[in-house]
Formats: sequence, C-alpha cells, structure tokens
Amino acid sequence: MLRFLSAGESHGPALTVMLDGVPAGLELVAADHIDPWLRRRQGGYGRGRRMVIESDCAAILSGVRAGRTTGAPLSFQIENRDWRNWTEIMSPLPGGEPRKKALTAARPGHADLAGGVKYGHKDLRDVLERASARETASRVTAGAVALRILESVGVTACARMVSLGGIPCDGGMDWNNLGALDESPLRTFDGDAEAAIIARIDKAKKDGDTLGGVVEARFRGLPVGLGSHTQWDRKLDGRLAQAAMSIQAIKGVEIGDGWGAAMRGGSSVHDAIYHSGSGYYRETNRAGGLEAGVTNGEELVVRAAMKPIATLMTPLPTVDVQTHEAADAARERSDTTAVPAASIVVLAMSALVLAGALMEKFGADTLREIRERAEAHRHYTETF
Ligand code: EPS
Repeated sequence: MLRFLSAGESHGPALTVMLDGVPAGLELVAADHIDPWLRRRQGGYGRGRRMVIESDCAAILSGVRAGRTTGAPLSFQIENRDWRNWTEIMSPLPGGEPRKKALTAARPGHADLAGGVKYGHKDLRDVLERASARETASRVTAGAVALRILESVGVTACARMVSLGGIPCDGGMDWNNLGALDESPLRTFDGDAEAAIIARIDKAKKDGDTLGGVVEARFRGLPVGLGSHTQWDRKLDGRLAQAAMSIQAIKGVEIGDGWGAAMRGGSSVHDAIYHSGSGYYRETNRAGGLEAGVTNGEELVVRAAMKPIATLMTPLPTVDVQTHEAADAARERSDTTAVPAASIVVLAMSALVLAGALMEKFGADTLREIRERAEAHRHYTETF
C-alpha cells in the first residue's frame, strides 16, 4: 500500500524518490520533518569527504499543498552537489569522457563484479554509481514520511549504534534523552566507549582499512496486532528483515534477542505475560515486540549487522575485467565507516514497513480515519 521507489546515481544530478499511498491530511514540511533525518544520515565519525560537499535536503515536487499531503503520490528530489565535478563522466550523452576513465579493477565485496557480469558492463562505474550507499538518502526521505504517519498514532522511534569494529557501546536505552544521540559522534548513549571506538576508526583510516558494526532501531507505542501470523509474506518480522537486509552492506538482522535466543532454554527466552488495568504486558522483552510476526505492544527492536565498506585504501587483490590480469582493487573516495549513519537508514526502512502495516490495519485514505481507528483499537486491546 505504501510504495517506495527511488532512482539516481551517486554522482548524477540528483536522487529522485517516489512514495505512493500516503494518506491525505498529514502535515509535512521538508525542512522540519525530513531534512533533520537527512542531516543525521550524513553524520557520524568516520565519514569521508563527500559528506563535506553535500548538504542534503529534500525538495517536495508533488503530493503536498499548503503543508499537508493531499493523498496524491509524493515525489522528492535530493540534489547531488558533487555532480558539478562529474558532469562529463556522468553525462547521458553518447561518447567521450566515460570510456577514458573506465573503472575496471572490481572491488571485492562491492557490487562491481556481480553487477558487471549481470548487466554486461566492462566499465564498472555503470554498476557502482547506482549500488552506492548514496541511494540511502532516498530511503531516509521516504522513511521520514513514514515516521510522520507513525507519530500521528503516538509511535516514537529511536536509531542508535550498539557496536563498531568489535567494540560494544550498548550503554542501555534512554528514551528521555534522545537528543544525546544527535550530540554523539557515534549515535550512542555510551560515552565511555566513544573514545576507544574513535581511536579504532582513526587506526583503520591510517591503515587504509574499513570497519563495520551493529545498529538498532526501536519503536515505542505501536498498536498491538500489526502484521499477521496467517501467511508467510504477512509476518512483520519477515518484512522488517527484508527491508533491513536490502540496505547496502547489511549482512544480518535480528529481532529482539535474535541469535542470543538460540543459545538459551525457553524459560529464559520467552516473556511471561501479565495483565493490569490497562491490558496485557510483559516484564521482559526478549521477543523484541513481535510474536508470530505480529506486534504485541512491547517495544519493537530491530538490530542489523553492517559489514565494513568494500572500498579499501589499502586494496585487496582482484582482477581487471578488461584485461583479466591481476590488479589492486579500485580506490574511490569513500568512508572509513558509516555505521552510525546506517542506524538512521535501518530506522527509515523499518518505519516504511511499519507505516505500511499500520495502514493495512486502519485504512489509508485520510489521516483522520487512521487516527480514529487506531484509538478505537487501542481501547479494544486494553479491554480484550
Ligand atoms: C555516500 C556517498 C558516497 C560514499 C558512500 C556513501 O560518496 P562518494 O562515493 O562520492 O564518496 O561516501 O558510499 C559508499 C561507501 C559506497 O560503498 O557506496 C552517502 O551519501 O551515504
């Protein structure tokens, strides 16, 4: 119902975003509701020089009038300021510059070789321009709108990093202090771990290496009963995992205790159920807010593991796809790490899935209807 598509190359003129199915009546001002998320995505210690060039903001091209959505498809444009340095290389006109500067030494771990073989490109720039994580600015734009829909029914969200380069920084959650995550260069509440991680990033940069890590997205206040246990493709955990796994460099996803739950007995994995005046509750949340692919009213917790970025300044051995000779992998300007930024992208993709599930349950034409139905449903679950 909520359909998201993006287009655009990393060094082309702009990224284009389409978001179809947004209900009418949602207050949406890009500078207030989207651009702050784009700024967060650009941040984090370990980013490269591209982030100095860009100052991402989303221009709304359709679907919004006088600060409110109309129900029509939304479209956005995010300008690539760096494009002016790439006009020849990225020109859509035939001939010239592109062939001269062909990138042919496939980077292990990047899309270069897989995409080159699949689409028949011997200039691997034709692959990497679209595979680049620059595309995640589109995801964050669409996800920011999804977050607005969720906020309208009382959902709050948080994106943070919980480890980088093997160093944990999971100092616990603090919903009352979310601003601290924007202040932290690593999007963590764990000030003690920060210095060690920054030193680790500095060393990796000096060595021409890159680093991965683990990020987390959390949602509080979701209605009970989003998703369904009745069919494989309606299970919300499966849909969230697909959305997170589709993000560049993400290699693993877990909900709640995830892999940890496989190590312990059921009595210390499952969350006992209690009842109070305002409905059912659990004192633990190892399930991460989902049972049988359905939200259970507890905090929804998604974690994702990001591998180190594939562009290495001290490159791995590879093969030149034009000569088939051994070569050093191509070096492109890149980041030493982008794990803090990935937390924002996982949040955005999760929000898109959750807002879609919300609209499946409560309708999708107007925000008023969604809010009224969500309120009635909250009353129903409290008295069930
Ligand atoms: C990114 C833009 C890219 C990289 C990074 C993420 O810009 P450029 O390639 O011009 O330096 O900084 O992308 C990658 C590391 C990658 O492997 O794709 C961004 O906007 O997030």
